[in-house]
Amino acid sequence: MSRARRLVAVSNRVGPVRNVAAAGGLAVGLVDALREHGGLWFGWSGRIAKNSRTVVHKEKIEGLTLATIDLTQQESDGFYNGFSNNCLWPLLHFRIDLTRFERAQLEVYRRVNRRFALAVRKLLKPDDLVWVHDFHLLPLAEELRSLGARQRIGFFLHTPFPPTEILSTLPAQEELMRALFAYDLVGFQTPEDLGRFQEHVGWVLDGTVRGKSVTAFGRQLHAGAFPIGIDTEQFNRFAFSPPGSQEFARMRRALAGRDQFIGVDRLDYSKGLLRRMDAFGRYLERHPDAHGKVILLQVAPVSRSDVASYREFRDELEREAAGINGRFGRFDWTPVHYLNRALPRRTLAGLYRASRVGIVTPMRDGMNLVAKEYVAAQDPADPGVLVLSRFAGAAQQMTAALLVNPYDGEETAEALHQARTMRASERRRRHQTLMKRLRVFDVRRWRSDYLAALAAAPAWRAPAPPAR
Ligand code: ADQ
Repeated sequence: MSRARRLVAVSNRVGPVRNVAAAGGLAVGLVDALREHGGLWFGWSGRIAKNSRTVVHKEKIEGLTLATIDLTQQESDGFYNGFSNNCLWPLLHFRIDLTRFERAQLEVYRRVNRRFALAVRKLLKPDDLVWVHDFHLLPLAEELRSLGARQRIGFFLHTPFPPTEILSTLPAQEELMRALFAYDLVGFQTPEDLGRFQEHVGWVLDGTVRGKSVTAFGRQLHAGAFPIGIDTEQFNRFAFSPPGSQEFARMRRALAGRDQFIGVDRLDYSKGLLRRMDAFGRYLERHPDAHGKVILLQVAPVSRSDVASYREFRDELEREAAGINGRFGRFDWTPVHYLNRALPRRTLAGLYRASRVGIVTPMRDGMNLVAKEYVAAQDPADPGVLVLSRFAGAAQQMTAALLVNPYDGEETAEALHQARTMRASERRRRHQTLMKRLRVFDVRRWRSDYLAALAAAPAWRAPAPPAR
């Protein structure tokens, strides 16, 4: 790919850029690429404006430019809390029971995408590569095209892509799929997600799939699977250098010989926290010998607290954790430690390292980076064991973890037992296998594979008119 081409990333929120190591996830993946390409990152500032007059705030930081706009309260409610988080997020995680479709919110969602497009269009140079992230911005390319943008525009979906039967329940399904075909490359986390997209194209959109080429609505694009990774070496360093190594030592002292199980998740119903508590309760019930000797540390910062389903879920989780402590706890032992806040990444690395078992049991997850971080933070000579849901995208690559069906509380409870009692030789063998893949498929590989595929995708041509 030509180095000279500038990269323009667009996502709902931007940054942080300065202390990117502290941010994790998408920021780590993008910032280096943006720096290499003298790039631009566009998104919502997170601020609420009094009116919808578009003012682009631009800031140059360490070799890249951040450009943001503010949204009005009504836009933030309809676009972010509404259509994105109350409709698309549950749908993409196969939860039609929680999916709330409101046409008025879809309209605001489209309007905000249009505002994004108007602002981005003015910032684009003819040869830019544009990389759009996630479900908040499905129609962005269509809006950009209608404003005359001819650049290569790629999309990456961080969530799963649902089965066609689920997607078809969305009244706006066809409208959003048509919009997706204004991109030149559509990237998914796993081959399974890609397969479900291809099936939907063939069965519902009357399109065709030939290798990586997918055609529908008179438009051809490329589609592929690009599993996102972490900065594996850096995360390992976090766990073994201060302050991570100091947090590790503090945690070990506090544990006083007890074994720690750790869960780290945004407080989100897709992450399987309720079932995890239930499985931990079952584990304690079946293994009285573990009483007083194990602790579950669950770190779960509040997210999307303006959405009702998230508030209800949080209350339920707190009741569940308190129930286990009430039932099994002793005056000198509290089985569940529950922290409702975000922690610095270096602290997290130390805590992962101090934990005998990592529990990552989402009911459905695009990838799940916590699974990868937990493994990267382990000591190769005495590693902990990862218990991982089959329904996380990460399970496709991390088959040397103990894979469980999170809907099966008994199986999960037994996996916790197996993980805690696993012999050191088997722990080392599994860890080695996992690390080998994490080193190869890290965040740099994800980014360079994606950008190479975007540069190679067929250039934009307006859709062919429908045959008569
Ligand atoms: P998320 O749903 O946010 O991301 P995940 O992949 O687990 O999920 O990433 C969470 C990130 O936040 C991790 O880097 C983790 O360390 C961090 N984090 C979580 N809890 C934290 C805490 N208490 N303190 C500090 N940091 C915390 C979406 C998709 C995923 C996909 C990612 C990346 O839903 O499936 O893996 O994007 O594509």
